[in-house]
Amino acid sequence: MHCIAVSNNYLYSNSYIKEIPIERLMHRGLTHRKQIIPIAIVVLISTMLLSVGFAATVSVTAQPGSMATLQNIPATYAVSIVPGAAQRDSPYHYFPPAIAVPIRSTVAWFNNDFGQPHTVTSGAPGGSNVGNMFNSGLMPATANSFFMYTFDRPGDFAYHCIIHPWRVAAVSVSDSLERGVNFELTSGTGPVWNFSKDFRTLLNFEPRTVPLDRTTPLAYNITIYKDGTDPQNRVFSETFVTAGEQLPIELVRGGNETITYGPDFDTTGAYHIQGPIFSENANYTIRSEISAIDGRPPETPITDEFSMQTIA
Ligand SMILES: [Cu+2]
Repeated sequence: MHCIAVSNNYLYSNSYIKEIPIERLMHRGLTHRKQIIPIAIVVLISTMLLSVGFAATVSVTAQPGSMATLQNIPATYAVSIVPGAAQRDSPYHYFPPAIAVPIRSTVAWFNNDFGQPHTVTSGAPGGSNVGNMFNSGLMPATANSFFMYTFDRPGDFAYHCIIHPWRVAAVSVSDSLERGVNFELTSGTGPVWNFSKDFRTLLNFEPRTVPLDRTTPLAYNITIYKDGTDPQNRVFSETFVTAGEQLPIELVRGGNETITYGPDFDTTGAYHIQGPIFSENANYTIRSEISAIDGRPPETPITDEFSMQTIA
């Protein structure tokens, strides 16, 4: 236990924090820098992925919320039980401490606090319904210790750690669905993202006209416009490649620069776009396009635009 504390002190040392914003640090379990992926690199890697068909681990990011080896698990989103979580002065126990996800999202919690068992237990501490919805039991503090739960109904769900009950976190689940011609968009907040309630929201783009076989590489172009769709209103554009999967992307407020990181697992799970582009009281247009299927452009454009309003 003492060793763990020493190790945490190192991880939380000022120099480390200065280099890596704590928000970015936590989500990845403190092991690796989340990587900013310039478009050129994404295109390059997309090309590599498309040409090798995912034969190798070409992921440019580290694993999510886990200090263990990269892996794919059938989950959408990773939450980390951070190193030092057992300590009362730890800035977080779970990170992110509050998320907003679409219904049917599967959240995976990783115990990255090596040497310390923790739990992921539904309900508020001392409540009558503790553990009724989900309960991980003791999560051993060993590599790749994780617990998964799929949220199949909307609502705001608190959970906590039985061993450290002073830390409560929450998952907000929305059944919002918008149906475009080519995509269905589900999200954690619906078309209005209220910053006073949610710091982040997970969007999920599911193609309606392209079958998902979990193998064929699909390149998604995601472009975000703010307060208008003229070229000068474009605030974000990037390509994401999945292995025949839908595309979950989380929008996160904050930071001085817009960064992209993910996916949460080796080649699957949520990507994240974080930045100052998400400002108070704005109207966003999010364009999703499948620009390549197995490396080839589709015969007809596969694209939809969705609106999102942010309010403070
Ligand atoms: Cu705990």
